[in-house]
Amino acid sequence: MGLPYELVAVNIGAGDQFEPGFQAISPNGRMPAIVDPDGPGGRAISIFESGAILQYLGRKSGRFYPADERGRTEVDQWLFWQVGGLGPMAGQAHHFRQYAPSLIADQRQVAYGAIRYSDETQRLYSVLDDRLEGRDYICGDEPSIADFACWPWIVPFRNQGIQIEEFPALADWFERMRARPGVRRGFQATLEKRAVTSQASGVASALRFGQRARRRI
Ligand SMILES: N[C@@H](CCC(=O)N[C@@H](CS)C(=O)NCC(=O)O)C(=O)O
Repeated sequence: MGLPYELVAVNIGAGDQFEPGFQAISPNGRMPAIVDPDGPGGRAISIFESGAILQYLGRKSGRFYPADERGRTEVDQWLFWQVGGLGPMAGQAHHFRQYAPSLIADQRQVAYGAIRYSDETQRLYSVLDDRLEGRDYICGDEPSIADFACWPWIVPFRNQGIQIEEFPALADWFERMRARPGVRRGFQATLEKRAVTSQASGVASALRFGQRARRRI
């Protein structure tokens, strides 16, 4: 979008998401979240939830988010499809396929979740593949915030048990997106941060999984 930014790593393996400073801008304790020092009325604003962040930045920059109601509503539908469908379902597929087997002694308890979320993710891939048939991007000839929301969830397709060749229009779009300089820059920047902060330990698993309400008493 051409907006200046500073990327701040949140190490969820070390529990950064529970820090009061982070929770003040992201009360759900999840990333991403942003702070725009130059928000509406010239005052700072913080925003959590990726869909809300993308809509805000699209409105602010006037890029990748059509101004006309019909175009904007089309983008919103695919943005919400990602936030409520592809993201959570692929996320659960990752959990049951990659993490659960080492967390649970009885592997039969893993199987149902792995099958359910892998199947649903595979179904969602077919929905996106149908949508991309005859289109360069999800909402037409130009990329939108819906493409930027969906693409990162396709990157780990192998870990979701997906055979990408089954979805030719989606596979073409995946490469088209990957070739974009802005996508490359953004993805590389997060990889570099991740290399510095990642922590694959039992402590990290204990922090991330089995979370329940934390009440101040
Ligand atoms: N609906 C949220 C989902 C965000 C989310 O689940 N983020 C994960 C990382 S991908 C997280 O922060 N997890 C921290 C944790 O599990 O403690 C969004 O789209 O922003």
